[in-house]
Amino acid sequence: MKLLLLSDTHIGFGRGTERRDDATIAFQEIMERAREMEVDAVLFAGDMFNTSLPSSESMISTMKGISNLFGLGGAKVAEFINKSPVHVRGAPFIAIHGNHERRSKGFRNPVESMEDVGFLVHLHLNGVVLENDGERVAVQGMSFIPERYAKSVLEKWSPKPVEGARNILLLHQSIDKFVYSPLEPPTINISDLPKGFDLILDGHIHKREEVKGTNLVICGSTVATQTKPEGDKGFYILDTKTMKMTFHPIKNQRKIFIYEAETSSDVMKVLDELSKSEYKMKPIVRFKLHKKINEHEVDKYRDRFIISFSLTLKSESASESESIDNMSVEDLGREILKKNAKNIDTNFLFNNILDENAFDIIYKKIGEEIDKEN
Ligand SMILES: [Mn+2]
Repeated sequence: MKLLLLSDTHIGFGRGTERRDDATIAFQEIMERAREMEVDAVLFAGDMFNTSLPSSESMISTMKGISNLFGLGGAKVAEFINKSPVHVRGAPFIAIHGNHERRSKGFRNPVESMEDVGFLVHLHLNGVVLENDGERVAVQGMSFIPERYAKSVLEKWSPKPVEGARNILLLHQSIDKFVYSPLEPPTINISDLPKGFDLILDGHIHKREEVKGTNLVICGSTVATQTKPEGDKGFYILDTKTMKMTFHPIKNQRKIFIYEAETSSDVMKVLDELSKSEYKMKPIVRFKLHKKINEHEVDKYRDRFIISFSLTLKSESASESESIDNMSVEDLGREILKKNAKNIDTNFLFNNILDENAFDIIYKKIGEEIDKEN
């Protein structure tokens, strides 16, 4: 079988910004290529949507993307393992949900809603067996579990490979040493992963990685969401006969450049240099500064680049030597927090507040605290 593997499309990412359509454009491209390549099924490792209550635009563009599979013969779902059968149109789209889609008990999350309307098969502690031309591929999945419970839930579920089939496991977790957020340290180690699977496909971590000497592959996101470099975005095609995987980069993706700069003239120099090349999509240029510069100086470049700045202090002593007059609002806030909240990890907090996912990271954390209390 020819399977398309992907994760972390984060449909709805960048809402209200210049990048609002990036996630959708990437997803549409991938699903059109799925149709052209006549894949037998798509396996999705979580975080389809950027939030647990996506806009109707996000829901509709996702349905439109998945509908590319409806005309394809593809594999058939021959068996449902610990799951009530659902109707499947065309080539199956098999998905787990991620941390971004989690909702409280009693509510349907958006990936489950997509199953309710017949667009995909949602997995959580269960699976399906796909069949095509006598070949069988079992796909089992565990949707996102808060990290501190993940190891025990996985152990309790303890999925077993299906005999006479290729076996694939979908996860959406941090797996030591691949960590999404230091706020939620992993409990699962590579050695804890269930045995006997031909491939374990993990979402959650946005930088893709084929973990050497293991059957673990981290798919990576299809859109850049973090301030650190994440590498090329795309999807995998898996040939289940040979278990060979090939990575296919997305054509419609923005180039991302990350620089450290001291002065505004450093910044200009970089932008002048980058201006010499042509780009298919407006590139993202991120500057890490040690002190604040006048950001309006780069305004003339903003029609060519999506420019952002973040402040990284060189050392504590450097920040202390700055007078309050010279400090940015961010620096000042950092200093006040340091002084007043000794038991809060201010470095972590500020590293994440500068992250574009800040809201989601903090929101999820609060959600989990509430879940814990209930
Ligand atoms: Mn994600």
